[in-house]
Amino acid sequence: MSRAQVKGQAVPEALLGELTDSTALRGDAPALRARLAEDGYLFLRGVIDPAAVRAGRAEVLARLEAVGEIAPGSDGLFTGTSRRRELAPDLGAFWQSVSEGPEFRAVSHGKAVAGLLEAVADGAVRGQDYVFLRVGVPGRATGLHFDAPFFTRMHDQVWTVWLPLGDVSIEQGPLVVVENSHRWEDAIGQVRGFDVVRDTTRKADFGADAITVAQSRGTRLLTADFRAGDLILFGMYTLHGSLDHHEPSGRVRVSCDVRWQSAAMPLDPRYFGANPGGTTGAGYGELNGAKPLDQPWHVR
Ligand SMILES: O=C(O)CCC(=O)C(=O)O
Repeated sequence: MSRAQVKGQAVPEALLGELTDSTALRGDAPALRARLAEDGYLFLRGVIDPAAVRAGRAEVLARLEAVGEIAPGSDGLFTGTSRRRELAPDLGAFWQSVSEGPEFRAVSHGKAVAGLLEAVADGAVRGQDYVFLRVGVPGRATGLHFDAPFFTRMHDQVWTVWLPLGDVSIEQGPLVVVENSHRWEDAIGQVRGFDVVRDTTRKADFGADAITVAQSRGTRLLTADFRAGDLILFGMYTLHGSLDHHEPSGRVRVSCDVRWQSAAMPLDPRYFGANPGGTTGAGYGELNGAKPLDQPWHVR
């Protein structure tokens, strides 16, 4: 039985592959850039101190314990209920405060991640202030999409960094990359210049589920058992999403995704500053993370 699941279906073993581990290239900036161009992503283990990651995780979970979503002292067991609306009626403000916790930010924007991005960008970098912190209960998943429609309004020299806050096994629905999708000029041509806010006639979601896409394109879905401290980085034209979280323990999957760019390139004001509006301008309230844990996610 495959450990990976998409929309309730087991991913056939032939469609599943391991992300290439580029940890050994960490001190070699040209080699990292070459690997990123070749594979469309960089997966590195142990970039961040696992103790710092655990502290960031604990900070986030403590906030959710306080609104009755996580069982106290359980390290992430969903209670099945939520008092978030009652105790923190401004859901956007609540989520912004969770997303700006100092222990969490020390992980998401700390020296370890910034140093890696400097190697990739070959110079000084900026990480977006607006972050996508995600706490997923079993049953949650993110559909396949490219990130370009969200983050390339100013330019497309932008990288996404996805990292787990704690271990995220394949059963808990980690990030999945569609192998070689960064070379699909037909699909990339569709999203080049597509702005999900300005063109409301289209959706950023790729439309088909990951198993169907891998089968029809003759490719594989690449993932890993992520551990605290690992990360994956990819560009705006790499198709990705998540596997289903179908682990029976009920432990939540905690992760964040943050975009980075060269400090010399123009900044998209939606994502930078003290009170960033985010993709649509609605602030943190528009994120899946801002929803009480007993509510379903929107597609992305
Ligand atoms: O964590 C997820 O479920 C999806 C993350 C994602 O789509 C991203 O990092 O761009």
